[in-house]
Amino acid sequence: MYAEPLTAVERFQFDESVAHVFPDMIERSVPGYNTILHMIGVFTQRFVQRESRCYDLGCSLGAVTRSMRRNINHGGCRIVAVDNSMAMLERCRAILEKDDSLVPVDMVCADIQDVAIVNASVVVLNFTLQFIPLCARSALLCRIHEGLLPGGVLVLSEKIRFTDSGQQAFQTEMHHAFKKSMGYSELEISQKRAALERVLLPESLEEHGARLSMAGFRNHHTWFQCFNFVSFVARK
Ligand code: GEK
Repeated sequence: MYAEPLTAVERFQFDESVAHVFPDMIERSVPGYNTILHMIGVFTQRFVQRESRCYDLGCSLGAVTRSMRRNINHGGCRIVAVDNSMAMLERCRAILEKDDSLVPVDMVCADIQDVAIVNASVVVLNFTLQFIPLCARSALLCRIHEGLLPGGVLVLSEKIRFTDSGQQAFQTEMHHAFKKSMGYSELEISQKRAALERVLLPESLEEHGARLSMAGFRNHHTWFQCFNFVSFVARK
């Protein structure tokens, strides 16, 4: 999408052109993406509760949903997969139709800020909170905490920023080196970065930690980090 020079780089949107290249784009942009998906399955197997719901918030093409689906061994569970991009959801539906799991999936085209979270054992925000306005993030995490059953978990994966400028520069440089190693050119990297500016708003480890505590989670752990990409698990 960003291989040719653009006269004006437009604000990044999850439209049909992004949905079309999405699996390739995320795998080549997020170090450890496939490991994180695999471990979301491991978290699901460990924390899913009988007759509960699992939420995939910002589901894109349903990679998290598929990982959760393969790991739900209790009866009476369903997955709620939410995205506000119709282009993503249409492709997601086609992919899930080919999946032979019997766990039902409710696909919802909505803003995750408007979706009720109820009777939840596992909630996943895999690289989605970073697209929510900063001022709305606490309210969303409080609602997720409220909707979780005792013992339930939130898996939160995010691109982060570092407060130390030396570390910020080093981790950013290494992320770019990773993208180059995955075949992206300097031009693609810089045009995508320009498109994401003011759309993807990263926060620090400390800001995420403080928000998880404030939302009421009894503990949280950073279980994955590669350069400026992390994943937390927070328990109710
Ligand atoms: C994966 N989890 O493959 N409401 C609903 N959806 C939203 C909102 C919102 N307010 N804002 C953004 N999205 C996926 C990857 S991608 C991450 C998630 C990335 C959706 C948006 O349409 C997109 O599908 C997804 O969140 C973010 O594990 O592209 O960096």
